[in-house]
Amino acid sequence: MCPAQTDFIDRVVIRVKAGDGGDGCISFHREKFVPRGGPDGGDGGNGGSIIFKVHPGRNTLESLASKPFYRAEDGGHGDKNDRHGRSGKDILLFVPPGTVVRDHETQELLVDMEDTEGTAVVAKGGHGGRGNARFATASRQVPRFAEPGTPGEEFKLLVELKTVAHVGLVGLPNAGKSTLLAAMTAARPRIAPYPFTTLHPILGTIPISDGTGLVVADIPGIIQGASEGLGLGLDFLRHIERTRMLVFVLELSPADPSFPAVTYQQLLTEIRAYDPEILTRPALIVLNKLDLLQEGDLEIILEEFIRETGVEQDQIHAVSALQGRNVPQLRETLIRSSGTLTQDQIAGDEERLS
Ligand SMILES: Nc1nc2c(ncn2[C@@H]2O[C@H](COP(=O)(O)OP(=O)(O)OP(=O)(O)O)[C@@H](O)[C@H]2O)c(=O)[nH]1
Ligand SMILES: [Mg+2]
Repeated sequence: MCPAQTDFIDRVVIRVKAGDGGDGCISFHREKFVPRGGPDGGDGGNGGSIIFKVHPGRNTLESLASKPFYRAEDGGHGDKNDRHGRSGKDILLFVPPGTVVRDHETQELLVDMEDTEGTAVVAKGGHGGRGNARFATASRQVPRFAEPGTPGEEFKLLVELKTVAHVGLVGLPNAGKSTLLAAMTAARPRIAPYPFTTLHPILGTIPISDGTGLVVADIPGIIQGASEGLGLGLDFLRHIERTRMLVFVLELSPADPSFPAVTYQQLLTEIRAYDPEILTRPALIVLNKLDLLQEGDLEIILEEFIRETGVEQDQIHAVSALQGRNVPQLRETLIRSSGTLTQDQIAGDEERLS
């Protein structure tokens, strides 16, 4: 197995503890010949926080998983002569786009990094307590107390990654999703003639003329029962939650004209059981392995597919990912359907892809 596959981590449980605030100090000014100095106890410093920051270059939670416990520095205690305690240092942890943070016990959503403009405090440092100098008043000139610092927040966190891509390729194992990604983009996923070759999402980019690109995610194969945790289960269904558009990759079988319609219904059932909202997004159908068919087979299969599923003909693309047949047209349709482009850009891309 190649190392890239074993190192991919998209779910990790860690403990985080922000620094405690330092205590305020109780002290009275002492100086020769000054008989009754006033209170001069300084404030405690604030504890350091634990902060997540999105790093666009990251696509796994691997670095976060390298330690089970993160502890930010405590604030220093206040001191005599009105000296403030120093602030504890924050810990900054880089996470991939699409990171979602939950409380491990309650599963409550704490932070969705998509809503945070890239930075979120996941555990806030405690406040430093005020020193006794701050409590002196005209009627209370000798305050013999100070505030203690407050504790930093502590959580056991479940951190999950939901791949962020424009297009998600979904299909049964062995349908040719990875082959299609390799045909459409510069990504080089592992391809093999057996199921479950892809164990985690692989991203590729279809370049667009304005310098941006359409990010395509090759998702591990969905099997019947995936929504109840069979096969790779929910682990990868999570990765289609954030794709704007789905491409169902269905295998053409010369021996069984109903195969694409049957597999399509299976995929719909699993996704619907996981989250029906996903099925409201734009979708295309790719019938793959066109090269295996004989003359005239495709017409019969298409007719059956449309009759059984009610999908419109213009949403269906028959391709051979292996040979690259009809792949440029598919790329063009994906760029056009992504809906983020102007007509001029589409025209430019059509020229370049043809
Ligand atoms: N004849 C033919 N074979 C194909 C085509 N596309 C893919 N294959 C073969 O189908 C097998 C599976 O391809 P993959 O791309 O690994 O399939 P996958 O859908 O990514 O499979 P998992 O990662 O296991 O879910 C490989 O042997 C590919 O060479 C095609 O267009 N024509
Ligand atoms: Mg694959």
